[in-house]
Amino acid sequence: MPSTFSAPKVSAWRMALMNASPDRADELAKRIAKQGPLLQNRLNRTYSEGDQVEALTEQLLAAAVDIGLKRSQELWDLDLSRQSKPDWHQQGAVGYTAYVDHFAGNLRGVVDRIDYLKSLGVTYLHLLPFFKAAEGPNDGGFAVANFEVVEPRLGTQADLQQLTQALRTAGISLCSDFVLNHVAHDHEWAVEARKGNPEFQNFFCMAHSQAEVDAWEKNLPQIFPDTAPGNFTYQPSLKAWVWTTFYPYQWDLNYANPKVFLEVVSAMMRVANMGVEAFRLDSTAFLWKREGTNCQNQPEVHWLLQAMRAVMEIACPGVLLKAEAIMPTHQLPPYFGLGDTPGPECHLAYHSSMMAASWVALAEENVSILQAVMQNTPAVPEGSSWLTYVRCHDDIGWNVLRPEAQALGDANHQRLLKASHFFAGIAPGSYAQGASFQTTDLLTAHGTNGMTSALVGMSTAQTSIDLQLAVDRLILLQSLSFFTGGLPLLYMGDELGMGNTAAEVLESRQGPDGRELHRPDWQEALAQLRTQEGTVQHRIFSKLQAFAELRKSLPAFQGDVSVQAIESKQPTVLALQRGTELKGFFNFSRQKVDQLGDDGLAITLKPYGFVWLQTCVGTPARTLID
Ligand code: OTU
Repeated sequence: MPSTFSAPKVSAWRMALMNASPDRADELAKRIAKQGPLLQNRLNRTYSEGDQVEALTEQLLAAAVDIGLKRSQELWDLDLSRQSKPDWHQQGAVGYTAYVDHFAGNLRGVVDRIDYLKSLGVTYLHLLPFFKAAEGPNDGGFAVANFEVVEPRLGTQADLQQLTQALRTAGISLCSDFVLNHVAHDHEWAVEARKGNPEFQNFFCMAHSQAEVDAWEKNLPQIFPDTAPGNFTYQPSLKAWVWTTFYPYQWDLNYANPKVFLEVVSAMMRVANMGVEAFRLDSTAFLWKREGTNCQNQPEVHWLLQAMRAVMEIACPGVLLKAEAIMPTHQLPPYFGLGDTPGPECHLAYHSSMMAASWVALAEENVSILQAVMQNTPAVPEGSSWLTYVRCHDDIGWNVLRPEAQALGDANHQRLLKASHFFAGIAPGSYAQGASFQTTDLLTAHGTNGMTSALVGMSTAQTSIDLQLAVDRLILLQSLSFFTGGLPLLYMGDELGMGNTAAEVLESRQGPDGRELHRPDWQEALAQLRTQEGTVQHRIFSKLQAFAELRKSLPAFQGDVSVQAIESKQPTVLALQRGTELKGFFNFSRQKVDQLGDDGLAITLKPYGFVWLQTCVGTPARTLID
C-alpha cells in the first residue's frame, strides 16, 4: 500500500459541497446518503484493512462529487430525468456496434451516419475502443494506452464532444468501452512500473518465479491459446512475469490494490463527463485473482462492480453499465446483482450463451441446447436488460455452452465441436464459410470467426433458392435476438448481409488475429441497395426496421419483462413466452413444420420461419410479424 494513500484530515467532498451551488450540493448529498452505506459495505468486503477502506471511500466520494459538480448542465439535467425514470433505456431499445474506422473512417464520419442509424431504429451506439491505443498491435484498440485521450487516428476530444452531442439530439446513447482488466504495456502506469517505480509496480499482477507462474497456470484457462499462449509474460526489466490474460502487451491490473480501483473509476467518470452515456465493461470476469481458482467471476468482482455502480449513481446516475462477461449461462445473472451478495450492479449484460446456442441450433437443426440455455436464464431485475446479439466483433465462443451440452448427456462436448466444424465449413453438407479461432486442432472447439452472412450460407449460395434460405436463416437469428432481448445489438454490416473481410484487405491488417475475418470495411454500394425492393439488402434491412418498430410500440418489449421457454412440440422449434401476452416460435430446420402451439394454436412455420404472436385472453392470437 503506497504511503500517499491515506484519509485526508478534512473531508474533501464535504468541503466541496459547502462551496457548491445549493441545488447541486443538495442533490449530491442526497445521493451520497443513499449510496454511501452500500459503497462502504462492498469495499469493506473486498479490502480487509479498515483504514484503507476509509481512505478509499473518502477519495471515491471526493472524485464523484467533483464529477457531479463539473457535469454540464445538459448532462446534469439528463441525470435528473433518468433518475426519476430508471427504465428510460428499456422501451424499444435497439443497439448497433461498429469499429469507428471500418464504419465511418473517423469520429466525424460517424456523425454523418446518424441518419442511417436512426432509420434503423437505433437508440444505442457502441463504438469499439476509440481512446488512445498501444503503438503497434493493440487488439483492435483493447490495449488502451490512455483512458481519456481520443486515439489521434480517429479524431480529437472536440470531435468526440460533437459526436456525443449529435447522437444525444438524435436520441442515441453513445456507449464506450472501458477496459477494466488491463492496460497497454505503453500506458504510463506500465511505463512507470518498468522504470522501477514501486507505486506503479503495485498496479499490476506479477509472479516472481517460474514456480509461481506454474502454480497459477495449473488452474487458468487460455483465451488466445494459439496466438498468445499462457497467462504470463516475462519482463526482463522487472525480473518478473507480468500477468497477461490476453495478449502479452495487455497487462492485467491489480485490483487488490485499492488505488487501482480509485484510478479506474475516476477515469471512467471523467469520460462520462465527455458525454458518454454507457460503458461496456470489457473483460469484467477477470478482475480478481485467487489461488486455486480459475480467477474468473470471483465474489470480489461483483463487490467491486457494485461499488462502481454506487459511485456512478452519485456522480452520473444517467449512465449505464454493461457487463461483458463471456461466461456460461449460470455465471451471468450475478452481473445484474443477482448473485450471493445481491445489490444493483450492471444495467446490461451480454447473453453470450444464448448467442452461441442459436448458432448450434442452426447447425444441428435442433434446439435442445438453446432451449436449455433459455430455461437457465432468469428474469432480470427491474430496470435492467439482457443484451442479445447474433454476432459481434469477437469470435463465437463455444465453450460457454459446456454446462448445457453436458447436462444433455454430451459429456465430451462433441456437439460443440461439430458446430465449430460446421461453421468453419469443414463438415459435410455445410453451407458456412467461417474459420476456426485459436485452434488448429480438429479435436478442440474454441471459437468461430466470420460475418453472419458468410456463416448462414449467403456466400456459398448457388441458386436463388439457396440464397433465400440463407437470408431466412439470418433473419431467423435476428428475429430471436429482437424477440428475446431488452437490447438487441446489431453488428455493423449484418443489417446489409455484408460478407467477410476481403482477402486483400485482410493481408493489409496488422497482426495475425483471425477475428479480422469479420471486421470488414463499410460498403456503401451495399448500403444503397437497402432501399431497392427485391434486393437481399432491402429484405433484411426492412425486416429489422419492422422488428424495431414493433418493439417500440408494445410495453411487453420492455427489457425487464421475463422471457421463458415454453413447451415446443417439435425438436426443431424454439417456443418462447414474453410477459403474459407475447409468444414467439422459431423454426431452426430446413423443413416446414406444423407446430401445434399450446392453447390449441395451429401454427405452420416455413423452413427457418418464425412468428411473433400477441395472445390476449379472450381474443384470437394475432400475428405481429413472421
Ligand atoms: C474482450 O473479449 C473483447 O471483446 C476482445 O475484443 C478483446 O480481445 C478482449 O476482451 C481483451 O480486451 O473474454 O470478457 O474472442 O470473446 O477475449 C473478455 C475472445 C473476453 C473474446 C474474449 C473477450
